[in-house]
Amino acid sequence: MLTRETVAQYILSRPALAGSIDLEGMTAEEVGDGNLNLVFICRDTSGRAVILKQSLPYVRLVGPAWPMTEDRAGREAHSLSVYGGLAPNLVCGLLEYNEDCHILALEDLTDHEVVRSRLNRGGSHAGIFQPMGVLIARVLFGTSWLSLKEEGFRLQAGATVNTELCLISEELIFTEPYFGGPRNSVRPSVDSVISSMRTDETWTTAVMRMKRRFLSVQEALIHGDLHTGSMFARGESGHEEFSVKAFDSEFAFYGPIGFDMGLLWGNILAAASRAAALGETERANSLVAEIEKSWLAFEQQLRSDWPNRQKPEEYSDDFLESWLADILDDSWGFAGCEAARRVIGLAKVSDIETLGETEYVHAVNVMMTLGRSWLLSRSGRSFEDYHQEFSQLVDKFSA
Ligand code: SR1
Ligand code: MG
Repeated sequence: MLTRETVAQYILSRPALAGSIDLEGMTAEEVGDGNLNLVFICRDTSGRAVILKQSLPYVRLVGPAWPMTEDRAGREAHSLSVYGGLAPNLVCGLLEYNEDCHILALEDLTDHEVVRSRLNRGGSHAGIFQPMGVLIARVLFGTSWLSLKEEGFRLQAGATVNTELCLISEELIFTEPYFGGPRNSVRPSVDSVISSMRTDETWTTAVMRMKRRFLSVQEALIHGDLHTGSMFARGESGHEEFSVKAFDSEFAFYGPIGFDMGLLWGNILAAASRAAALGETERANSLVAEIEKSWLAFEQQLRSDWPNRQKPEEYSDDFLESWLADILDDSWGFAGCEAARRVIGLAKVSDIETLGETEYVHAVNVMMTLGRSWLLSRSGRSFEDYHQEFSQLVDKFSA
């Protein structure tokens, strides 16, 4: 296992990293704040940095009591390199992967900030989510049969099976919040919201329908965990230094593309619910409006790649329209599941958890009410409808 004391020796032993950092006077800091891995920032006296990320044989959040494949680092390395080829500026660069030690060396993005932290402190969200829409579209086009043809697609899907990480999502997103388990928890003040959900069979049945989609739809090499904690941003939209990049793709597998969009939207809702609970209504509405913007960026990118697809004689423009409708439907469904699990399940979000008691109750009510509604009432609604529903709900819980 890497430690602060051993990282210099490790870098020295890796020819691919030679010259990327000066080991004389280098400092190393462990900064992993995710749920799974160790992350070291190694910085030399001139300010250059190398990021090392190592998967452990267990889930960091829980410890050795929850063993986990270290191969997940290989899944991340593979998906990062695929994404890097499809959308080079929209993902964290991979310098090298050491499969013997499960260590990735990653691009230095220490001048970026994790988007969840940026939003929690009230930083700007303008333009932050459109790049993720573009990335999702590039991944859909580039890793599906639209580019790879059917045989290539199936081979890739087979080679990237990610059973253990998918099981985490199956349990933490689709099962435990609704059917109970020791890893769930909420503050006592919202106990009644949760117990009424558990007896709501319409709700739990709809969740199981999304779990079926998660288990059975293979469309593209999706990121699998594309929330605001898996995104970095730097600078302000419209300025030269503005940059948004996804990282942390160890959950990647061939799944429904709407899962990536849905996780993003569920976490935009968390940020918006936080803002609303803090009385920042305008900011909350403007955050929710980012959902449509991310979708439009996705749609525009997919439409622009569409003429370059394989077998255009088979995949007509009408086919694209119906596929887009299915993806949109999936996206809202997965977003609804993500909203609820981020309140109840093991992997909570700081957007909600760092709120004071009154604000927490407010935000949880918004998340849970919309989590249910987004999941259950998807048919024939416009983005404007969803937005209005959010605004009305915020007004109701503020009254
Ligand atoms: C035990 S891992 C829990 C969560 O962290 C990851 O970021 C995923 O969101 C997962 O559900
Ligand atoms: Mg993660």
